[in-house]
Amino acid sequence: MTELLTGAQILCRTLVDAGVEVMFGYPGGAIMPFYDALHGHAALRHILVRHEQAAAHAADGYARAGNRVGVCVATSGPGATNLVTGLATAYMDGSPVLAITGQVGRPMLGRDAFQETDVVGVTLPVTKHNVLVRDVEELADDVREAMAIAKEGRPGPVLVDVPKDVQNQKAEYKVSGAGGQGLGKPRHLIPDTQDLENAIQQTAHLIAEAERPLLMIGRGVIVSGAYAEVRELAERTGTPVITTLLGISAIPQAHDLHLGMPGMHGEVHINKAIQAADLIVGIGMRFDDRVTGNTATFAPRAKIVHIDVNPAAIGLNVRVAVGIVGDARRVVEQLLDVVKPRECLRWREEIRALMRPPAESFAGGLSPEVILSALADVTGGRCTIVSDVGQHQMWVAQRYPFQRPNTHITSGGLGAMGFAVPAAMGVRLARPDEPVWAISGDGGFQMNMAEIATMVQEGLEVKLAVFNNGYLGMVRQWQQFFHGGRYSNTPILSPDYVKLAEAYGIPGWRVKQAGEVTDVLRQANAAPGPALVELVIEQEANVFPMIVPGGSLSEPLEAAPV
Ligand SMILES: Cc1ncc(C[n+]2csc(CCOP(=O)(O)OP(=O)(O)O)c2C)c(N)n1
Repeated sequence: MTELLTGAQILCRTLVDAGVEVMFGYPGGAIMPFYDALHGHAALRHILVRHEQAAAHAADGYARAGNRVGVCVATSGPGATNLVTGLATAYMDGSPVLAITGQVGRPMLGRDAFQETDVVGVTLPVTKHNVLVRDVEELADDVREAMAIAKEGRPGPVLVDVPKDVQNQKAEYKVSGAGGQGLGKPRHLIPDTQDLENAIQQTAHLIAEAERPLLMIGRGVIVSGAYAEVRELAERTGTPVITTLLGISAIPQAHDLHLGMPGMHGEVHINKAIQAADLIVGIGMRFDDRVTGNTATFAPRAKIVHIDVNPAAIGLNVRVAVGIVGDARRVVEQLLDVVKPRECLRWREEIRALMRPPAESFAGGLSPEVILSALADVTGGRCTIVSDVGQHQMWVAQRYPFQRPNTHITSGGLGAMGFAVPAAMGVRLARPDEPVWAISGDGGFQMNMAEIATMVQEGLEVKLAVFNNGYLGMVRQWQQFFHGGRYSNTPILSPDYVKLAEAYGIPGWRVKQAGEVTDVLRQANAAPGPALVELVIEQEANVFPMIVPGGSLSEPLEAAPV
């Protein structure tokens, strides 16, 4: 006799069979059958967050750090809508997240039932794929298909909305149904092999001929694990490497050929190199406006080769001479078969001559430079940093000496404040053996600081650093530069963070002097369990250099405009 399972049990079995071990979520009426099936389910660990946004960010952090699908769960209506920011974040940064949402029972659909929201409609633009499960017979395949789509091509979030009565319906569990056939096949256009060979040959030729070539690498290199191949390409051709915000840590910061981050807060010599380059090979990145500034003036002398797994990204923002659709690792491997060794010594010398000591955000005191170099000493570069959004995010990107692949995680595309604290929980679960630091500003930290309770309840050892400048710093900086210094609604009060830590039962420190920072960071790093360090920095410190929004990379601001 075949065993019949409820939809909720089928959901659990499907997740376990797909290799899911951890999920982040929050229960409620329409998802109760699933939570009931989860009760005592040894193979599935559920982390109860304090807000569904945190569940989505934590699943995203888990996905990015663990290179696997991260799962979040919410009830219908407000639970599901609270996931939206996290899904949009994962969508913009190409992170494979599966959201499972409860929905009102099928007979109630469309009747404005209690906690009914058309979540498939709401999340349509921020998911790669979403589906309302119509029948329990389709449930397992709907989940499998969604997970396959989340991973294929450019990864991204997917959502499966499960009506409550479907969770209660009974059916036979089939290990892999008809709908499972052929899953995982990329749906995007695969270029003709002949075209690909031509494009590879053309690119190799352009690299051989260029006098001022640059590699510009993004998160696609991290997703495809193309570290060794990209490094080999750079070393064999002597080509300097620029890492976008999301590409940071794809090559060691200190590598001889690594220049740093381009764009709005890129160092002056990096942006000047872009403006002087005659060839830019973009790999696994998308020429986002924070990278290009005004596209009309971006890299005016350069031919652009764009390699990306997402065909829609090619030619979207900049004109390309050669576009190659494909996985970064595979394409670079093919390039390595044909590129000729060279050194580019004159070009590298030219860039070196443009270099100046990095701009100080402010002199003396507890500066971001002092903090980040202390953190580098304390962690020996062996930690993952999850940064939030704002000035501190740029300081981390500019200053921390990332050595190992995929150790810098941040919300780049959406720029979602509140990301760091919950995402760091997911990172820690994916990397239980290494220190994980969440670095936030006093604004973003206050958005999701309730997750400290989750960390304590679940024993998640996340170290929290709060850069406290008493302002929504990045917005204040724009107000100072471009809005006549009118600080409209950017001064922000904080609680006493040391007392807050105490209230949650974790150690907390407040650091005001540069001389104290190393010792405190060392203690926090060594403390068992979560720990919080408040770093009181200069209130009006600015991030330099800066390209005026929509401005040209050729015109950096290196001091506040008068
Ligand atoms: C959810 C969200 N709301 C608003 C913004 C706009 N924003 C970008 S940076 C910033 C200020 C961040 O302040 P804080 O967290 O204190 O960090 P700081 O810039 O001071 O380092 C704001 C409000 C955003 N990116 N995300």
